[in-house]
Amino acid sequence: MDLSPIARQFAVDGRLVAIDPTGSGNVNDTYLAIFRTTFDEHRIIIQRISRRVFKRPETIMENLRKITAHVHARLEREADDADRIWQMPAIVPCRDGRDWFVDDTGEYWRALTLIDSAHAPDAAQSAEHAYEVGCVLGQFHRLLSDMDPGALQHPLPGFHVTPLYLAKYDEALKTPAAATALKASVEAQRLARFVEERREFAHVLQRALDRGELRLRMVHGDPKVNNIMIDDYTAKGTAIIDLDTVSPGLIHYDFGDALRSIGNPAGEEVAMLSKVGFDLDLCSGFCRGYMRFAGDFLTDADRAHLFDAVRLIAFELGLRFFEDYLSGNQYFKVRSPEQNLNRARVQFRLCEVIEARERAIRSLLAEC
Ligand code: GN1
Ligand code: MG
Repeated sequence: MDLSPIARQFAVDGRLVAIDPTGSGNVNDTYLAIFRTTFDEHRIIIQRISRRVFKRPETIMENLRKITAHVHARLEREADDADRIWQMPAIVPCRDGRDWFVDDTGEYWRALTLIDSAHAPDAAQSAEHAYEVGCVLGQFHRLLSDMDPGALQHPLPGFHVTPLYLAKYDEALKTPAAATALKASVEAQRLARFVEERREFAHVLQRALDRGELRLRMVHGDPKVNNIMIDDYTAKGTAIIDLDTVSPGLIHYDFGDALRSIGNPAGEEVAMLSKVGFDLDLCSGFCRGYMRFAGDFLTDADRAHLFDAVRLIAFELGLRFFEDYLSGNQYFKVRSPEQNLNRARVQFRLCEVIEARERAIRSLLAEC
């Protein structure tokens, strides 16, 4: 598909010289577009928003405006005391002033500023990197902590409510397609048993919320390691990107999601399960960074559920991949029909590794 007519919709000076795929997202399609004038060059990020996932893309763009305004205002107030420049992507409007446009085929497109001279590795590079990832997430939670949650529309109702994924999985299991897939694969049967053994556990955070031990705050929703940008010059965390899922939720899911992804340097797509691990030095680095910024507003009850959070989010993500596999790969983008099955294997193994290291992880969390 020729994407140049899409790129030209956005209000950027100069002539388009390239537009190429970038990033490794499982949902939206992301491109880097380069425009040049006689004197300079402009680079922006252009994204096609997945309508399979986001049924009402307008809502994420309206939310994004509000989040950017809130965080930006707070960063400005605090800039003099900060030890770095915190950055965030801003909307690049269309030539007609709108924040997004819909093409002839009904696809939604938007553009964002590029966080330049920074990168977001797909996996942990070092304990220092993990520390910076923790700092960025803690700072993000802190910056959003005074935002009125009622100001945002829920982009994906039920996102990160593990029992709802379990219910969706149970529905999928009833379909003939799932029965066939399960019958055909011993590995899929093993994963189904894995889920059965953790049915009760799936409710752990939701029940704590219902009992009033935990409360909803503004969360990112997808703070995995490759959504956190590290400054190329200072090696400090500088931005968190991919703000489409920001909404009221349990910060535990964010904490767990960032930690399960930074703690396993083998990443989400590894084929050999023996490579999946949970590294305690990386875990410790992340937690120290997170607590530096967010430690002040965590309650004892919040802290008591941090271990469950990291175990649960690995389980939840594995369950989401597995359910999608059994439903014929409707949600996550795949390059092969088995990709979601393998992603589920990896997350379930990670969950097992986390379970096996429970004592060590709990004592490490208690020290941070
Ligand atoms: C999806 O598209 P991406 O890679 O930013 C997913 C997350 C998962 C992640 C796993 C909206 O995020 O919830 O944790 O894949 N995003 C959505 O890699 O479902
Ligand atoms: Mg995302």
